[in-house]
Amino acid sequence: MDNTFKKEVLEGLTSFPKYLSSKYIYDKKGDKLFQDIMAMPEYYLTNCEFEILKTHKEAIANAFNDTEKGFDLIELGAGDGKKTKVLLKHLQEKNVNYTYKPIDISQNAIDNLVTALSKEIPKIQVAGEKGEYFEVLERLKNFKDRKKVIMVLGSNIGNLLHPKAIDFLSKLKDSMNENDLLFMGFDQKKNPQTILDAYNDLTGITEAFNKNLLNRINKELGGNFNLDNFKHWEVYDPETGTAKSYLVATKEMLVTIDSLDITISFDAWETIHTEISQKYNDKVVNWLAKESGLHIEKDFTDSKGYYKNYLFKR
Ligand code: AVI
Repeated sequence: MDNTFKKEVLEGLTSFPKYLSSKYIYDKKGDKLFQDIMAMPEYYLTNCEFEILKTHKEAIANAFNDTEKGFDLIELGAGDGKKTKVLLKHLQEKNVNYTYKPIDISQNAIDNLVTALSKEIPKIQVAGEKGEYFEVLERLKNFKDRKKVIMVLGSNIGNLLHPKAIDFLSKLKDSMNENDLLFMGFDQKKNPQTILDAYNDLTGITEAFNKNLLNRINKELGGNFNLDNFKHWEVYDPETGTAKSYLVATKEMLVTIDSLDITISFDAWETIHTEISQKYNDKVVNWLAKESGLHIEKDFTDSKGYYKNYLFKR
């Protein structure tokens, strides 16, 4: 049993107001639901980033490949590599000297990706690294003879509050040498309705994704949450650019969690805050970069200006 999960569930559900961390949504079922979210028409983020990589692949590849020695392209959280493949294929066609290094905590995920890539792009040089992001980056930091390009797609940084995002960027900066690059996706502020629709689909996929937190507590910690007694609720504040997800109790109830030896009481309409999905603009990204010891070199956007990928240097 993962003790951090236990500890954080206890902390979050005994606080006022109640909260749970979205990082615990992702077990096998949560991963699958996130794949389904990425395929929904309302969840524009995936298509926008895909469009950016497709449209600007030449310029992105040129920015990566400005040294004779070639570079290592290190991707944190590669998933099935669907978006990355556009770039990898282009680099291959241009005979660029690079090695693709996807990093994941799961050896299985890496093996699957490496096998798929070797079939689709036969001459690709790929070397997956198993481990926690920062443990692997620490290891790679010592390879000073080759340029590193660190890539984080999917606006994953948006799930962190600004101080945590600065921590994350600062750690990435610490693992970079002078000529290394960081290539990262940031979902942008836009019509608030478009954002709400992306996190509140009528088919209920996002609701099931959010409720997977309760599902995991039931399965792994012996909880007895009745998922039907909770409603997925999304709010977006256009001033701060923060989208927030909640699970709202639709009636007064008691929930027991055996392995924590507790009973939690819910008032009717009481909330559990589960996730933030931050939206950005250039000013905020500039500020985050500055606070982390980085600066923006270039940025690339889609035709609607919904999403941006920034290239940072230290
Ligand atoms: C993984 N992360 C960037 C997604 C997001 O957009 O915040 C997770 C997600 N939550 C609801 N839909 C998608």
